[in-house]
Amino acid sequence: MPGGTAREGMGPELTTTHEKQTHTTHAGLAAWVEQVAELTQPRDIRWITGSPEEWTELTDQLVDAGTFVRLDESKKPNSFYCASDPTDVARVEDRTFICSVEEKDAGPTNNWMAPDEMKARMTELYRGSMRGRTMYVIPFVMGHLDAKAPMFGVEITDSAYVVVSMLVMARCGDEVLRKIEETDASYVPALHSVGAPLAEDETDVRWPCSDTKYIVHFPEERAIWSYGSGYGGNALLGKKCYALRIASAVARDEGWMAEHMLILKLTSPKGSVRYIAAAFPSACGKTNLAMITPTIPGWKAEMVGDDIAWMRFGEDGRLYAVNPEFGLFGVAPGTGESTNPNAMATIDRGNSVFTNVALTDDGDVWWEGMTDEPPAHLTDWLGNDWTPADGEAGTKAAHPNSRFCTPAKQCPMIAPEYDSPDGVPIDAILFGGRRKTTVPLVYESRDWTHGTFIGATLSSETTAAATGAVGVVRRDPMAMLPFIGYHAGDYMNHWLEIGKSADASRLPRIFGVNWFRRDDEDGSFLWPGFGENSRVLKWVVERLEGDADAVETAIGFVPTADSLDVDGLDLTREQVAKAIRVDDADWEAELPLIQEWFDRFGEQLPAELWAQFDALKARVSAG
Ligand code: GTP
Ligand code: SPV
Ligand code: MN
Repeated sequence: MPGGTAREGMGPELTTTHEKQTHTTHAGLAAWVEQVAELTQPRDIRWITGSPEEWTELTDQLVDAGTFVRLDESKKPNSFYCASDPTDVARVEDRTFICSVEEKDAGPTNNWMAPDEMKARMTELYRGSMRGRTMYVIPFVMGHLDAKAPMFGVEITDSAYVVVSMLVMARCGDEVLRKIEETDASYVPALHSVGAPLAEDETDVRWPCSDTKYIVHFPEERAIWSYGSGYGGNALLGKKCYALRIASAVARDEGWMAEHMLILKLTSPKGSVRYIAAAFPSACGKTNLAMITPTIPGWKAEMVGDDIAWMRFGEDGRLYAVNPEFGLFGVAPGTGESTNPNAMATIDRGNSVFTNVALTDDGDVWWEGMTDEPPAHLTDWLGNDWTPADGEAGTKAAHPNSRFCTPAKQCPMIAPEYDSPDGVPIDAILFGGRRKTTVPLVYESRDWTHGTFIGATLSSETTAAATGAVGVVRRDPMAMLPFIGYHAGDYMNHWLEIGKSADASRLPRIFGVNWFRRDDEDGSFLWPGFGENSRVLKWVVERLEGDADAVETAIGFVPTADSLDVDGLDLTREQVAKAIRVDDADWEAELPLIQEWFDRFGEQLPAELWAQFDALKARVSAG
């Protein structure tokens, strides 16, 4: 993989000089750091080592600056509350660009600008943008340091908040840098500035950022430039920018997959182990399913990953998934003892950063859905006094996209396989979204190509994870719409190619799910969700093992009335039937929306997917 690493022309003398100045023997890296410093003019440069002392120093400094509030040690040890600027709370999809050399390679779903033009524009933004600030250099690896081909990156940032968050979210520091040096490895250069230079004597604001934002990817060069935002997905560049957008382009070239998926290990009462991956759009339930506490007896769940899966074929022809991340950056609202006790236990162990949640008077955090009753008084995410009366009047104490940033290893049900650089063999893939209507609780595809069609036409109501309207149904192919680093039509084709390159019997089986269907009479959720989703997982596993019945419908196989285990569930037969129902008239109404979506891709929409569309249409009208 090419990166900013050219060593050519660098004599040993120059390397020695660089070593003194920048703490690396890697000439390409030293040169890039110097070049960025020259452009951005920071006050000083600091290389991130990953030591505990460094964490303490940086978090103390963030507390002194007013960016962090240290939480009570007895409640959340070594943890911090942080409120962002109210304008910088989510991913900015309209400011996110895929700057491929050719516009056609970015496709119809990405913003594009010519790389030279974008670089010229951003170079002017970066000029002097770190004045008065420290420039941090963070060597990191996505995935395992001892992977066959470790996926290195180096983020340069002028935000200590970003450094602390990256230390949680990725494997960072000296050990990584040494390996980059020893193997003269290439790495993805990832440049980030909040875009808020400080004049001499100017006091800093709590959350520096800029009204001008650019989140930019150069897929051929494997480089990332980000400017103006401090929010997770815009600023922690190892996560969405590298592990999805850049990695998806690498994966296409190299025959593997970078996906927005959780990875779950399930053990049945019989002791059989299955690994399930699931792609749901942002804020649609990945972290919750990854940490599920099954409500049905005898089933055990363990988390391998909660947001990103990198999948490659193993020597046995099966698809193996690894979680490239080191932490969890989870949606706070809705997370509580009754919905996700494993997440609560994870954050209770401390070492976490909470952004845009509410602060309690006794130095803890709170958000909607943590407990049934809110505390009598809070400081809300905007810094205002908040009481339950404000809640009743509709003012949220926590921003809907407030997040906890916490080490994955603190999760009490993390699978030992999390530490395996080779990953786990995936048995089933679930595609799901938020749909009030139409899409049943669970259905199974006919084969990989049909499953690819289900993924390619996945739809969901938009959430607060990105700026813009919430609750609008949009197509979100494989839950990757905001994260595909190239042409989305080519991405769908890559899925089909993966299927063709494999022995069909070894491929994961593909299912669709929807936890969010509503009762059209009273608008309530038809399915209780959370731990009860284990019943759906059980049906999926039993389908894999040939033990569960299904009926064929226009869209695939759905559970028979008796094959879904609803034992002990407080639902009437009628409610269950409503949740799993496939209504041909609903799907007839869906067809023009799918057609409109596919039409956007013109010639680049794989013919197999049009064939799937025609087959669905024929089945719906025959129904
Ligand atoms: P990203 O981190 O943005 O990629 O999101 P995610 O897919 O990991 O979503 P997450 O699990 O954090 O869930 C987002 C929201 O959906 C939270 O408010 C959850 O409480 C809610 N949620 C998750 N699972 C269910 C479910 O089964 N039923 C219902 N009704 N809500 C759910
Ligand atoms: C998402 O939006 O899908 C997230 C949060 O997982 S962020 O990392 O900010 O993109
Ligand atoms: Mn995500």
